[in-house]
Amino acid sequence: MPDRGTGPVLDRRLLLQLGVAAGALAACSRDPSPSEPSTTVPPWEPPAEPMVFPDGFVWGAATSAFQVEGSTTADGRGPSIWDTFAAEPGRIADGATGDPAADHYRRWESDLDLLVELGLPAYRFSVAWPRVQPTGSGAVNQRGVDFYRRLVDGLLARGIHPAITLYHWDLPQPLQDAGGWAVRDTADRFADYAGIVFDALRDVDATWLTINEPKTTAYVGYRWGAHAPGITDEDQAAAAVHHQLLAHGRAVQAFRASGAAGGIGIALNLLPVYPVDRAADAAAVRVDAVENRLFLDPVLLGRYPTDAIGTQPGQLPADAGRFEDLVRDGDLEAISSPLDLLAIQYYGVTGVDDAGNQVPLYPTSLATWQQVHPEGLYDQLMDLLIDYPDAPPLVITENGIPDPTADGTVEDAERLEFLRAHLQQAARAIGDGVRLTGYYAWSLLDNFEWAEGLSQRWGLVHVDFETQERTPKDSARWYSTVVRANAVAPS
Ligand code: IFM
Repeated sequence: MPDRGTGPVLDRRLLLQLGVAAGALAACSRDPSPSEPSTTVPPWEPPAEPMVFPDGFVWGAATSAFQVEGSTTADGRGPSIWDTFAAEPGRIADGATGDPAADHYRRWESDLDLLVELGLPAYRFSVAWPRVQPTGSGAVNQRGVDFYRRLVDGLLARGIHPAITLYHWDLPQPLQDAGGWAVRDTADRFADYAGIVFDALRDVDATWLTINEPKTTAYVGYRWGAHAPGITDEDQAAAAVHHQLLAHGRAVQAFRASGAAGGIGIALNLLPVYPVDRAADAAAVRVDAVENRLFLDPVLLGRYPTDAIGTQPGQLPADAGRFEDLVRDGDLEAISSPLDLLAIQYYGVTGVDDAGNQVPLYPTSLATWQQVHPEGLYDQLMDLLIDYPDAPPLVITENGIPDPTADGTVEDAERLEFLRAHLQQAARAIGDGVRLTGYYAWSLLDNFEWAEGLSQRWGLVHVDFETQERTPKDSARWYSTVVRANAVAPS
């Protein structure tokens, strides 16, 4: 068990139940003790010397297909739910669509050269399902497969490790027409698709990720309707949780059966939850279940938490009985298939009030959902170590911040300091026993930021969307020095 200072080691649930309120947490580093829950200790300070990462630590940057590729009708690609959604008036803040985005489908070679220029040893990208299977089932579109083969070969030729996400939200539209993630069949279709990609790239020693952020798809896509497919139905959201996790499990089974090289995991966006006061403790436990344990427990422990779904403050207000009925014999065994890594995506934290509402405790970025709190990353990593001691090694597959304005800049001091502070917390957690083996900044390029269109720029590299010219920002140059040194300096 890690040493958290003088107090006993507690897991998040117990912490929350003990009523360690956010006021204390916000003001001090988390070293709670049941007898002295409000003890304040000074905020953690980085050491004066650079914090060195372990040998072999994997450094990279990430993108996803729909956000960067463009060319949405090229070479036999079928329509995805995001093509449909973006075409609907009012869905995307600035009216942008996925074409041309960052035109990566045509500029991939020079983008890989950019990775070399920045000295990044790894690149995370996603495969667009509608390029590989234009209708989501049946016939394979070889031209789509060939694109990813060229991309992977291009990476390998440059000595760059591929981290390949199979699903980053671009569901083939015909599968949505048949019910999308709210229906079980989509999980089977995904397993078939995954098998096609494993077979095509079976020789590649890649890091494979099954599903990117199933939580975002379920809640933002099916509960709040702000993402594709634009549904507002809690029961469908709950069903989308289970069917995506089942799809993940089936894909892991297909991966093992294929004999493909490399390792496999799932990319979960996790959210440390802090009650704003003692009255909010119980609601915060439930929000933790909805945000984190509803995904971590089935994947790592083979069971769903009992407190995530229901009508109490903070719960996902779906029908718990209907959800249970979706879970068939063998599902949880598949979902908890052993993994080679757990990919986590960290953007910030949330406060919770007694009504279960998520409320601000920390400053937000231009993305108003993002409460920036680097120490939350340390808390999250330590919580995983404590709550899931048998979890596989961790990789941070996304972490980043948008530029403060839609115009963008190459002088991105905020991003540089954000990355520095988070890398320090990552190094701190490694020092305290967390098995963290890699880090991918989000994102390599400014790109199509979903419902925000091109108005939120998350890239290390500025993209002029008129000319498609790429210009590394200050943070990209700084990140290069971190990667080359395998260490993060205090300032
Ligand atoms: O751009 C997204 C990404 O696609 C998934 N994780 C969060 C990022 C920032 O919103």
